[in-house]
Amino acid sequence: MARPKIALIGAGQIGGTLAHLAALKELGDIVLFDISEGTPEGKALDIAESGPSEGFDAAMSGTQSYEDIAGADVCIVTAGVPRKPGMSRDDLLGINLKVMKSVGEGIRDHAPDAFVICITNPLDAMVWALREFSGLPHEKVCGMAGVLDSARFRHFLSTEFNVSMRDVTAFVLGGHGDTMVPLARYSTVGGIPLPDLVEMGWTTQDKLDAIVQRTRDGGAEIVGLLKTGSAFYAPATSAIEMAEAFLKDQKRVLPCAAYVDGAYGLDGFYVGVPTVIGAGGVEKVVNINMNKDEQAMFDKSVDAVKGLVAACKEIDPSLA
Ligand code: A3D
Repeated sequence: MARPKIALIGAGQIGGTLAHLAALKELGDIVLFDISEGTPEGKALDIAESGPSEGFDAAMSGTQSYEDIAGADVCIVTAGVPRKPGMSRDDLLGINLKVMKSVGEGIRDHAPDAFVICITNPLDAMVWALREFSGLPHEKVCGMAGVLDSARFRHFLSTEFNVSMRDVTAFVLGGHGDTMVPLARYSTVGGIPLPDLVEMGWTTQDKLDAIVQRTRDGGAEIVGLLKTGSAFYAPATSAIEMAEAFLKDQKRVLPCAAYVDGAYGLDGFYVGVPTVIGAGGVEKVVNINMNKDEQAMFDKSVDAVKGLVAACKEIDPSLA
């Protein structure tokens, strides 16, 4: 049986890391696409040359031609520009919307059967625009944010409780931005919900609140430290988790920016929700119960996403 084909659209910091991880995990043959001549070819060759030591079997190539992504099973999109210190994700909207148009049309014409994972920011608006430009079925186009945001939450929690990250689960809903909603009630250490851990005296509400805020600011913290770009190791790892769930039909329950039509009182929006990812793409949107406060935070986050989608429609009237 032929190996799956993975097309990485954008061969920058995240794109290169995605290629390396996909090769190490032998998820398939990899094509790196980028408009910057030499970058995808150079990264593909460099990673291929790590193969003999690492012992993986994966073909690796770089290209500036969409024809080379033909028949891809998975496309992961990082094309565009990242944040610099002082910029919000939303500042990227105008530039990255144009990029989504060319990428969406490239995927539509050459890889219409792919499962597409968008990472380009501002995520919830860009994944919506990418779907519109590509015309692919909604369940085959989603955005990576929730896996990363909850991984950050889990990392901070495991440090606070001094326990293995494997025993910490975390739940983050809503848009990928300052309004994201880390849900303490659905996040656990060894199956014990966080509010119970406060009652048990294992941590305090103040410490928990600080961790929630640090999770919301997780991207900006890395941008502030790196100064020349944004996070890439953890974002790439998160997207690979989603791609693997699709390729191996794992039916993983993962939060992602999915098309929500009906659930959560929404009609036709991309926003961060828990989903089941398997061979069908986003096979299910899990509709959880929220209390009044959680619902209010979620609604605020959805409003922020709606504002960004409206801005996309103003910039490009073909989307209206
Ligand atoms: P970077 O290293 O700059 O890579 C972006 C690549 O896109 C560059 O190599 C560009 O040449 C390429 N590119 C630009 N325009 C096009 C085009 N039209 N077609 C093909 N390639 C193009 O950035 P990065 O890899 O650090 O980040 C990529 C994106 O991911 C940015 O928008 C970030 O803001 C975003 N990001 C999202 C998250 C989420 O959690 C959602 C996290 C971190 C970064």
